[in-house]
Amino acid sequence: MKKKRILSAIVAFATALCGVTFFGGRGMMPDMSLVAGAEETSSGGISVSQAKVQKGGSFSVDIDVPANNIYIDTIEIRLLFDTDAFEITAWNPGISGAETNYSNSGGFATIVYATGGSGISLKNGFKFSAVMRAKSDAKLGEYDFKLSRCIVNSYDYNYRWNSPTTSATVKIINNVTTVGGTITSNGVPGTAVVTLTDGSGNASEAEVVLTESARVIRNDVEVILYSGKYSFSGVEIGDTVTIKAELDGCIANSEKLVVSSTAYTGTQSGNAVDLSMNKRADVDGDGTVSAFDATQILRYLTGKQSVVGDAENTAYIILVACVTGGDRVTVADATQILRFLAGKSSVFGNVQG
Ligand SMILES: [Ca+2]
Repeated sequence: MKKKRILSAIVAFATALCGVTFFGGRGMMPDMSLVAGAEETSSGGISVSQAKVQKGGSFSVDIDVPANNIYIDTIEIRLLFDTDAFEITAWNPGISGAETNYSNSGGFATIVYATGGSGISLKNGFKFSAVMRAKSDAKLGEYDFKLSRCIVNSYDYNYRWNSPTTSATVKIINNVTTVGGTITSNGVPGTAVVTLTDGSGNASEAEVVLTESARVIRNDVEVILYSGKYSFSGVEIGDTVTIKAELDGCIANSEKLVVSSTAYTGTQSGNAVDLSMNKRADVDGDGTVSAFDATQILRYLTGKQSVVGDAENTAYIILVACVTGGDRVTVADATQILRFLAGKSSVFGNVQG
């Protein structure tokens, strides 16, 4: 009974204080940041400066306490990390007088600050940063940094900050290298778009201007080859990536590559993916669509020697041959080309280019 009476008295006193502070007859709206029990949970929190890091690489784990027009009395932060994978190289909480500590064997970093009532302004907020290094012998994979303790409040608890996030993830990846190659079109100038998609589905794009690089004779027809080089840096060694080239007027081509440690330099074959592109139906790559292309499709379908089956990249040339759509070449593809060349109605007339 005695305990309950004391509690009632405190509630009554606090109510009286609120009445005086907020509704003291000045006709002003109360400052909401000073309302008893106010909590900030909508901003700030724990984050990492980058989602991926190579072995031996550095990054920071940041804890942002958002700005507020108030004085706070207590800060207690405890950050946990995996000692098999990381070590702290700098921990700079940035508050003079604060008690800070970290341990690379214990896997923690802490800050404790208590003013005992005099308070410290939160008007600029605080950013506590731990500079971390991924160990050279760390296992590849994802790791969480955890905010296991996070207390930020004013002396009277009228203000408390609760971090909206309590963990942040970093992925330790293999070292990275450069992948590149040459894009060539058979008879079509322009700017190709090359896309590299990594094993996780993340895509990077590069534009390659194709300029005349050679003139060759194919089946008695001279074709101008247009080409240009591309390269992508920061590609993870060991990953399986897909390189895709697209160019207006040509059928897109793509190829997979298991990335080795040999960086592409523009001249050698290591980590190089060269892609060639043809106009639709131009199966022999002479830059024009002729009866020769149609007969090569028919020869391929009847099992005779054909540039379609002999092509270095038959799967791509079959795509080029599929003028009626899909990815399986049929007699209709050849006949639609021949109809088009004879001036008759043909689906090729609609899909050409
Ligand atoms: Ca041709």
